[in-house]
Amino acid sequence: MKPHIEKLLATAALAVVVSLLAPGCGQKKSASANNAVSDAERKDMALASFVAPGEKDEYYLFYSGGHSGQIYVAGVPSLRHISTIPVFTPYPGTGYGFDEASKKMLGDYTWGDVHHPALSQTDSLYDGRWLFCNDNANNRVARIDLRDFKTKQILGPIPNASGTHASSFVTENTDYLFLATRFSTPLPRGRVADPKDYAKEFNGMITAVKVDPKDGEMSLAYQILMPPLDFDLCSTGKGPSSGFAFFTSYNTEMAGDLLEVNATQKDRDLAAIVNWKAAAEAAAANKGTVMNGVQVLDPSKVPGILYYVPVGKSPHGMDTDPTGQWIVAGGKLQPSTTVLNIDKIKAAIANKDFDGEFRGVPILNYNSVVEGEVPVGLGPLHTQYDGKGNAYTSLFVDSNITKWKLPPWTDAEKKDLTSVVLDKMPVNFSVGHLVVAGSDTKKPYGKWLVAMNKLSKGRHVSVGPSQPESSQLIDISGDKMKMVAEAYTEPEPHFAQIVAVKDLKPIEVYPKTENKDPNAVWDAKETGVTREGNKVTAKVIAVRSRFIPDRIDANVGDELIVHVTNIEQAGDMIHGFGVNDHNLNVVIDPGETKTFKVKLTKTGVFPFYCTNFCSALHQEMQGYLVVHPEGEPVAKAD
Ligand SMILES: [Cu+2]
Repeated sequence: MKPHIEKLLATAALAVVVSLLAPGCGQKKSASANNAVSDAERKDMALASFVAPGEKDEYYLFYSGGHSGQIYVAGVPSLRHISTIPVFTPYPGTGYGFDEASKKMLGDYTWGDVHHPALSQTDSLYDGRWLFCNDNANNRVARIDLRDFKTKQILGPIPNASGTHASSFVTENTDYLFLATRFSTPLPRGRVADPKDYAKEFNGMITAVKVDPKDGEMSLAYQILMPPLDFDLCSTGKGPSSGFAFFTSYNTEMAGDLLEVNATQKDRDLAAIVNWKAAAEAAAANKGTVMNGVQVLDPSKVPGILYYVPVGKSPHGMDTDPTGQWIVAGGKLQPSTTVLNIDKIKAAIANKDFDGEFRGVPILNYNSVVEGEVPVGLGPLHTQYDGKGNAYTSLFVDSNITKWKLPPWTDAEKKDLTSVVLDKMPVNFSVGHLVVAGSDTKKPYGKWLVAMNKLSKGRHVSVGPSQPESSQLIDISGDKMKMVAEAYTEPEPHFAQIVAVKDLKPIEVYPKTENKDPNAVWDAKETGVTREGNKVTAKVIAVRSRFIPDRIDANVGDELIVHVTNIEQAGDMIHGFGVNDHNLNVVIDPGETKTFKVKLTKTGVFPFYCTNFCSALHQEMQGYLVVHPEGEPVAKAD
């Protein structure tokens, strides 16, 4: 990494010098480190990204929040942060992780590492139902319901898998989503082996998770036992590549230590091509062995489910184009992307056009399946598509986005693939992922590209050493890319999805008729506090601007269970329930019932109050939890 950083610093310093030396001519000095922005350009940029007060964005941008464990929602083109969806980390802003249902989902974990959000698809188009995302740290995957933008399920920890980085990626009709491991361990997990014996004793895993088409409920389908390669990213097929999933990996060397050196020795690494339909059939026919309750297929014993293909050194992204014909791997340690042709892959499989094998699995002949290596620049990571035959690759080392033309190429172009490189746009700095609106569908919206840069060095007012990440909005509607806007986000976006606002239909209140919580109360007469042994149950209504009842009495040592129903049916009438000195805050949306439990360990009178501003008399919306000494008779609540 060090040489990268040094190069980056040098590039940044040079860019600053260049911008300082740029001619004045009445122009304001550049806000960008790369180029001066004239007043005319400044106006163009502002008009392109400006969303006036009262107007709305055209697209949602769902960012992964990396090790913050959350998903962030921003608008495009404004890049304004709109909302945070808590997924793997408690979030008092929405009371997530405080009520019983969300606490149960989180289990004992208080963080996750969200890398790749994936919108559900039907017929290779976003269907607006769910957003899935992975937790690389704790081997989990979550489902967010886009009807209410809430996390509804966390599946995992997935057995036999460590560091599910290459996830979540859905198949063309969301039958499955795939997770592949970045880390390998001795299996079954819990077994100890020496990392010196890494190649022999360690294994990775590809996991297929089944998604129920009715309600999105995820369950483990099957796994494929993999050699100890570090699987990085995945892309699923569509059209001609329907039924396949493609995974990049690094560490073909199978090094168990000092990966910086030992995992970068070979000129090419192996990408895995999974025929997931064949694998599903093999699993259904019990052709694997059961490990920790999951059917695990050994691809050396089940031919036809897995193939390898060599791609550019230390690849990162793996992206299928909107037609399903071209699959592009970004080899971050070589200056080109590798373009695979699915027709040639299928022919090579049919003709057994193999170049040896790796652990009993055929390696497809490189020259037979590769359409070309496009010289995009240094450090290609990810590729996205606009649906008009163009690809956009992020260059980590060069800190730019390269636009290039997808095949089919003319003979002249094939002879010199520099001719298919159409444009380059510098970004600031070290772009990792990028996203084009709708890129992974068969009909991208195009128009906008967001570059998710890894280092924001000096792009914003100083906020001390803990700096945000930088994201830049680029207009890709013309021949040349145009930089339009820049914004910042919490750590740390890895990937994102952009979907048109018109394609989602979120609700604004939970309809009363849909509230099936047996502890919901809608009438003041049904509220109250009851005791059963040491268990005290309160059924409470929250409504502008009071709690009914506004007094709860119990004794120290009791377990207090509170069910709060927000009986509002008006949008944005959200109430909170924060209990003084009890580390407790739930937030209840209109029409929702939430339950929290607390063991009462200290006597006293503890105010509770509405934490989410709700009306002019919000400040008056409060009550008391009276915790009496043990054995003292308890007053009856009003
Ligand atoms: Cu309130």
